[in-house]
Amino acid sequence: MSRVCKMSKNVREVFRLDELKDDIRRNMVALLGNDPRSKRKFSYYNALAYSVRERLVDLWMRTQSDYYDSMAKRVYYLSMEFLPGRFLMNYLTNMGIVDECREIVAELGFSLEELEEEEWDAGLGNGGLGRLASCYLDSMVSQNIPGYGYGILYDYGIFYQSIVNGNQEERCDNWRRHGCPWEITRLDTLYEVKFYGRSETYYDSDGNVRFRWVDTENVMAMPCDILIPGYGCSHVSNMRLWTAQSSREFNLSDFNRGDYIGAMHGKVMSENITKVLYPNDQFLQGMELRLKQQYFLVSATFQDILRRYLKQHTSLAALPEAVAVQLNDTHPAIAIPELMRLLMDVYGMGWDVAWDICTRTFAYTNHTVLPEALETWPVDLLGRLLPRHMQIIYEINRRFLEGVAATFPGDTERLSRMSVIQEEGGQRVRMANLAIVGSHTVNGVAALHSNILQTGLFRDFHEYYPRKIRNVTNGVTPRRWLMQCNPALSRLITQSIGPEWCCNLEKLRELVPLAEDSAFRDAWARAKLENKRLLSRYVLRKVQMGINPNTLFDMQFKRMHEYKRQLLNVMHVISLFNRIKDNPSADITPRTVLFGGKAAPGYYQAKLIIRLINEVARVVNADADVAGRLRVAFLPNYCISQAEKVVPAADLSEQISTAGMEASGTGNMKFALNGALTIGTLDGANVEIMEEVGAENIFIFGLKAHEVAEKRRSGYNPREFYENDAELRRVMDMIGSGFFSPDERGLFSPVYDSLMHHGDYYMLMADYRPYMEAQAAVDALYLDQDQWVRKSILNAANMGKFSSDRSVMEYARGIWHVEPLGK
Ligand code: GPV
Repeated sequence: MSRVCKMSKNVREVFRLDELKDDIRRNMVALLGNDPRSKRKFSYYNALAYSVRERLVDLWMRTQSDYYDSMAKRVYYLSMEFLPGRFLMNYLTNMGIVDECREIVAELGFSLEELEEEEWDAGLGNGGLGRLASCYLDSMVSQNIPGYGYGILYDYGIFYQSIVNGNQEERCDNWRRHGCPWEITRLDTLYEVKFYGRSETYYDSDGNVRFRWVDTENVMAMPCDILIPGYGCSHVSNMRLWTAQSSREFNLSDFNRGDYIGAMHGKVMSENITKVLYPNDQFLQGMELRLKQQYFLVSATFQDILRRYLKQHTSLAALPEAVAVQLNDTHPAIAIPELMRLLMDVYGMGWDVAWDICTRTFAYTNHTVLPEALETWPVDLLGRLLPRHMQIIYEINRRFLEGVAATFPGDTERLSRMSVIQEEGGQRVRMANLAIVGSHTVNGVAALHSNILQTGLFRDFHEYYPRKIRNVTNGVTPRRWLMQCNPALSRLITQSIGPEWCCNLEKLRELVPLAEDSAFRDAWARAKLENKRLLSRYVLRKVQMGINPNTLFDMQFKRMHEYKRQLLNVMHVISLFNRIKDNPSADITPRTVLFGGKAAPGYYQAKLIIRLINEVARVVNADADVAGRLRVAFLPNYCISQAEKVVPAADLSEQISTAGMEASGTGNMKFALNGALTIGTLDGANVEIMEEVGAENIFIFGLKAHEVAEKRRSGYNPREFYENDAELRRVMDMIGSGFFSPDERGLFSPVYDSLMHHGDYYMLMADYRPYMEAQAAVDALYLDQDQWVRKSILNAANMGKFSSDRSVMEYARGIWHVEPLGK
């Protein structure tokens, strides 16, 4: 904190703000080749971005030499996805120069907000998993923990979603088409990444059998750095994103044979590795290119890690004392056999020494229990692409199973469950099992989820390694998710309790007594209303629909997934519609129900639910009886920058997944932090949110995780609910009979059938009535604005636990064994 305060005093000096305007003009000319008299917003955004970035490079270099000089242990956060969104306001916020910058930009004839809107989101991830990685980078650097993000620079990030006639359409997200001013491309650093070929044995000079990987096809990896400024700019770190370049020699040989097109074909094919992010969230497609991407990230990253390590060490024996590697799900788990290969084949170590180093270096975070998301790779595919790794995996498994067999003699079923190789249905490598065996610590992302790992999915492993599987509850960075996205509320909070909350979120507790202060409640309500007005303008611009800021804003924004149950929300909307139609003069709480989220392009059922939302919206919004009481909209292309507009404006946050299925959720935290009340099941981190805010300040409903499991075991009959609940029956019949699709009556039959005929796997029918009752309690409370606002304050005030600063410190102390530098 002292640093931040010191910084803000002389922030003008530190960042040479008196020269900023001239620098912007200079960059307009020198870097962009533009006339500074031009009034193009995009050029000015770029010129500003370069001028901001150059002020950080110096701090970044100083940070890196601090790390070097102190020989601090480094954390490497390996992730196939990062979801940073836009950078400009985050840089300005963390540098503490938003207001100063606004003035300077105004002198140039722009508003900061309009320049902000010129930036394209960096959408290098699908959803929560990628965003978590970005929050963790912010928290690591803000707390002086020496860490780096390592990932892939996809040419095309998550697709751009548009809605055409109610359907999702995907367009490619060519996010760097006009350049990206934040990237620092390291043209002079290239690592070679190998694929295919075969593993060959030979005898070394001592007569020992050794292995080498030969006849490979090689691709080069080039790093691109994006700076990550810590809050208050105590330190500046970076994420290093790899891009594929064709290797020079494989071109040359083809050129020499005169096969120009053949050479170009190889070049294009190899550069395809980093072309596009796979848009599946929690669904394994099993494509060879995806496995190539994973190994590409891992191979390049480990060359970089070892290069940096060997600058300061002569032996690899102390690697685990200097390096901690966190695997963000199993996507980079091929790192385990890769480090084994490097230590044995390249650095000449024996198995036992190498394995000990390996298992003290890696830790693995699990983010889901959904079976369709658990990665398994066919042995023949993995063995063809990475033959030496396949060999090493077999040997890891052989030694591991030997140990298990010794502990549980004769328990062959246990052996086959725990094996890294799945035998039934063709041999496959179970990446989760590999990650557990090769890591010293495995963690789930919320208390309930970690419990399910210990007693369910990874039960055998928990019995075998009783202290390995632990919990670290997720968090979100209060810088982006309150300070930056919600200036109105941030200002009010800072005026009331001072500025420390943004580095110590527990301080928000000081708001608790203010919930009893009516002037404060009024100010709180005014901030919310201001945010709702801003969002209303955005909605009008995006979907040409007027919404009323004085209605209850009910929001569900997240990836489209059956387990997240957007459909249950729609069933509530249809029920409200019916109630209004039945009794047009009824006194009901006016609501605006907003949805947003992308469906994986191949996920038929999720896309059909988007269509249903849009058709229900069409019917509801056109109905004269309903006017002024219920509106529904689907906002296209949910992304980080949209979330920054949506989250501050929410009254009600929908977190209604089937209990036991959402590992944690992080949107739930963002909404509550911004004063939304949650309606939710006891799933993921909702459980802990309830503990923090108090059961009286949250709307909890529905089956609990153990009840869902019991019902599945004892036989669940969704039709029973249909038969015993007339209101539910009517909703289902409207969906099934084509009420919302008069031109295509059977359109939504698959939705109807999934609940009525295919077992309703996510138990919407069972949770419908409890959900309706919880929603009725929401309506009643909203009519009492005084009580509502009081609870809104108490929600935000009790969200301290869910800062990613807390999560990162738990990883640092309990898993990485690193301390903040300079403390
Ligand atoms: I595995 N998650 C995700 O966004 N994508 C994935 O591929 C996988 C998990 C999410 C979980 O669904 C959320 O519950 C969780 O909050 C988030 O990861 C971060 O842990």
